Amino acid sequence: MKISEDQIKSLNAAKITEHQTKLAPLKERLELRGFDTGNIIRRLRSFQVAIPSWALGTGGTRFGRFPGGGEPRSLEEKLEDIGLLNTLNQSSGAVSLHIPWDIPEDPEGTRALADDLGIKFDAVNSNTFQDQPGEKHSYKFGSLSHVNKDVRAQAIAHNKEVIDYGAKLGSKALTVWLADGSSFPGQNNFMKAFSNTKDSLESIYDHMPDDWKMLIEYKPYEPNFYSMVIPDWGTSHLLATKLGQRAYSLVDLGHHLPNTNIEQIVALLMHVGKLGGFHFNDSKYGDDDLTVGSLKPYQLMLIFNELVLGLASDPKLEISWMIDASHNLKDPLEDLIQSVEAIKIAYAQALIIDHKLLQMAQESNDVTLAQEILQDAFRTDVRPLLAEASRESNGSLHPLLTYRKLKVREHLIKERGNKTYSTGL
Ligand SMILES: [Mn+2]
Repeated sequence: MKISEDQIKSLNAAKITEHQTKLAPLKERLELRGFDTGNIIRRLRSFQVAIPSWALGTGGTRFGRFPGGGEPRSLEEKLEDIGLLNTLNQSSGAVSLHIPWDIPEDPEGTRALADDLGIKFDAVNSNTFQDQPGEKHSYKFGSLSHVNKDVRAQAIAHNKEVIDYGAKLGSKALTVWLADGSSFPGQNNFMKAFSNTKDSLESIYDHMPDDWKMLIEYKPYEPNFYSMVIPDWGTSHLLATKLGQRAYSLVDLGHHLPNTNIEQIVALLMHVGKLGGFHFNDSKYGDDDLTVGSLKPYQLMLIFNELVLGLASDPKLEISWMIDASHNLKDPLEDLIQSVEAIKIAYAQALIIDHKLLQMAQESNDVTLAQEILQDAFRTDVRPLLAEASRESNGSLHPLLTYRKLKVREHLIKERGNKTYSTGL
């Protein structure tokens, strides 16, 4: 299925008066306060977040999975779905591939299809947390940190293969998330596990083309419940520092213990030039992988506040943005539309924080004023700015409404059937 520009234009036309009625007073209010709304809209238009190839199908838990209909059956159909999403919101022009769930058997063909759909290849993801058919060694007791060097060698070779696939597609980064760790005290020697991991990552790092980055993800628990080899940003940063200039930390919002101050971590990693990637999701308890912004939109804005400050002080800062969520109940495409919108709302809110005034409040210890400034931005309905950014880029004023009006899922079910099964979680 393809959505045409004309279909979007005609649906936008029906809503344009309502849109302008909302946009005009917001622009006026912001401009009176000295904001350049044209610049905010331009920045929203240029913001692109990558969609992971495993997010187009219905996710599940270890208890079960309840697939929906019309799921993409191949990498090509996954790219088509991302194309549909990007046509609607003009902010999802990148894909993050997971190997081996989505191996590009025909890299040239895959690249041509992505070009045609206006999709770029962001970071590629390796997988040494599952055993694959035909592999000699098992990752049951770890991969890059394993006590047996043959298992480590297999995991290293896999990561190098992922880099080679990515290079053929135009990716420029490898994301490494390690499930390695231990579930019981005494199971692992912490120092040896760290040292093996560092050596393994060094070998992978050396295999990367010169213009590539390595993004090191961390997670405090799960699947291991006593210790993880890379449990926190400190360990990730330590490894990134030891590896070299092209190694960075990657922050996944769900990979923190409850109540961790993620915005502070983001600020510090940017301060030392080591923030390389970002995985968006939301959670109440742990790595819940819920829709971005569904539970903690204020935290998301506070994170974007730090990002906006970091980008202002280092315009060359390049961060790989990706949604990393699992859609167990919702239509995956609807969930992704909501996630991208939540990210852009937080970004737009951060762009209307009066940073000069905030700095004055901070320097005069005016705690009350500082809170007022942040919450004023958070309580501003910035959605008309998002709608305008999308419209100016030929996207939909209301991506979710348009998706439903055009009956996209019904069309996909007709094309692909009701009982399709997507590779992934
Ligand atoms: Mn992640």
